[in-house]
Amino acid sequence: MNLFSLLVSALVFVVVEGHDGHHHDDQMPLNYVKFPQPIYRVGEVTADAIFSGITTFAKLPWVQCLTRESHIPFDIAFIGAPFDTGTSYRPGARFGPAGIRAGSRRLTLYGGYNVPLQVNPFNSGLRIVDCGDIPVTPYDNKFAIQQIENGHKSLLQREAYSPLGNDTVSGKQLSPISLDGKHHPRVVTLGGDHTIVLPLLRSIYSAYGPISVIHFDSHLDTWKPSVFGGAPSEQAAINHGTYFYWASREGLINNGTSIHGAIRTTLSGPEDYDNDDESGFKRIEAREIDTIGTAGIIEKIRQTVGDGPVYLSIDIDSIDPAFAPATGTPETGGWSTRELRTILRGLDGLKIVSADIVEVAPAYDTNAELTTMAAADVLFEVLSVMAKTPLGKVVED
Ligand SMILES: *[C@@H]1O[C@H](CO)[C@@H](O)[C@H](O)[C@H]1NC(C)=O
Ligand SMILES: *[C@@H]1O[C@H](CO)[C@@H](O)[C@H](O)[C@H]1NC(C)=O
Ligand SMILES: [Mn+2]
Repeated sequence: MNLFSLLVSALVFVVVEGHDGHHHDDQMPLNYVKFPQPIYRVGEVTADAIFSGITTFAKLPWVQCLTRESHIPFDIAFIGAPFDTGTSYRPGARFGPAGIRAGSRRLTLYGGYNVPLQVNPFNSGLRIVDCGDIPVTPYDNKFAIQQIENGHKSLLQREAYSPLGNDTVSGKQLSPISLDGKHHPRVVTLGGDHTIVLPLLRSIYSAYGPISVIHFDSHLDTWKPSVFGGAPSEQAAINHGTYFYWASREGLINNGTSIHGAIRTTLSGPEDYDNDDESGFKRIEAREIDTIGTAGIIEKIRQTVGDGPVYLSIDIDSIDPAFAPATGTPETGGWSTRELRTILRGLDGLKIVSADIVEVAPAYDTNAELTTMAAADVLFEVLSVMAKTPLGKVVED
C-alpha cells in the first residue's frame, strides 16, 4: 500500500464512520442515502449530481437484499435478472439491468412528481429500493431459471415495510389480497430476455396463485416449441418465445383474464392464435390504436383483467423501433413511447402485484440512450400506478 492509497483508505474510513455513528465495514457506496430520499443532500460527503455516483435505478438506495442486508424491509424493490441465453435473434439483454439503470438516472432530477397521475412515488411514504441483480449463470439455462425464481421468491415472500392502512373511500381497514394473508412487497424486475417471466410467474404463484397477466409485446410468446423454431432438447424448448406456453400449462396464468397488447408479429399461420386462445390470453393488435385509440385499448385491458391481482410484463419491443431500437427482436409498426406511457397510466387503480421490463439490449441502442431511457420512463409510470394503489381489499364485517 503506497502513501496515496493509505490516505484514501483513511478518508473512506472517516466517511463510512459517518454521521449516524455506525461503522459500516462493507463497501457500501450509498451509505449517505436516507429514507425517504432527499433530492439534495447539502453537506453530504458524496457529490450528488444525477450524473455522478454509483448508478442504481432512479438513484434509489442500493440494498443488498439477497445477502447481507436481507433484514432490511421494503415496499417496492427493483432487481435485475441479467439473463439472455433464451433469445432467438439478437442477444445482449444481459446488459439490460445496467442499461436501464443508466437510462433512469434523470428520473428524479426535478423531484419525480408525476403530473398526470398526481403522485410522487419517491416521496409517497413507501420504501423503494434497488436490490442490485440476481446472480444468474450464463452457462446453464436450467440453473439460471432456478436462480431467478429463487431470487425473486426470496424478495416476494417477505413482509412489506409499510402497513396496508385503511381504504381511502370507506375508511375501513384493508386486508392483503395474497393467498397466505400476508402483505407482500412488490418486485419490479429488470430483464433479461423474456424467458425470465417463467420463473417470475412461478414465484408470483407462490404468493397469489394463478394470476391475470397484462403483457405488452409485439410477439405472442405462447408459441409451442415445435412451432417456434423447434427444440432439440427439453431445455431449448423453454425460451423467450415459449415461456407463456409453459406458464399456461403449469397453471400459473388465469385463463381468460389475461391479455396481450401491441401484437404485430407474423405467425406460422392463423392456428398460432388458436394456441394463444388455449393459453388463456385475449389480444390487442398494435394497429388497433389507429381505430380505438389509447382510451379504447385501456378499456379492453381493464374489462379483461377486472379488479383482481395482476402481473404486468412489458417487452420493450412493444414500442416501435423508432423509439426503442435496442431490443432482441424488433418489429416495426409499434406504439410510440408516449402511447405506451398513456396506456400504462390508464392502469391506475389496478392491483399490480409485481412487474418486469424485458428485452432491453443496450448494445443496439443509440448514443442518446433512446431505448434505456424509454424503458426507465415506462417503469416510472408503473411505479406511480403502484404507489397510488395499495395491494389490499376492504374487509367486510
Ligand atoms: C382504520 O380502520 C379501522 C377499522 O376498520 C379503525 O379501527 C381505525 O381507527 C382506522 N384507522 C384510521 C387511521 O382511520
Ligand atoms: C382456457 O379456456 C379455454 C376456453 O374455455 C379452453 O379451451 C382452454 O383449454 C383453457 N386453457 C387452459 C390452459 O386451461
Ligand atoms: Mn417477448
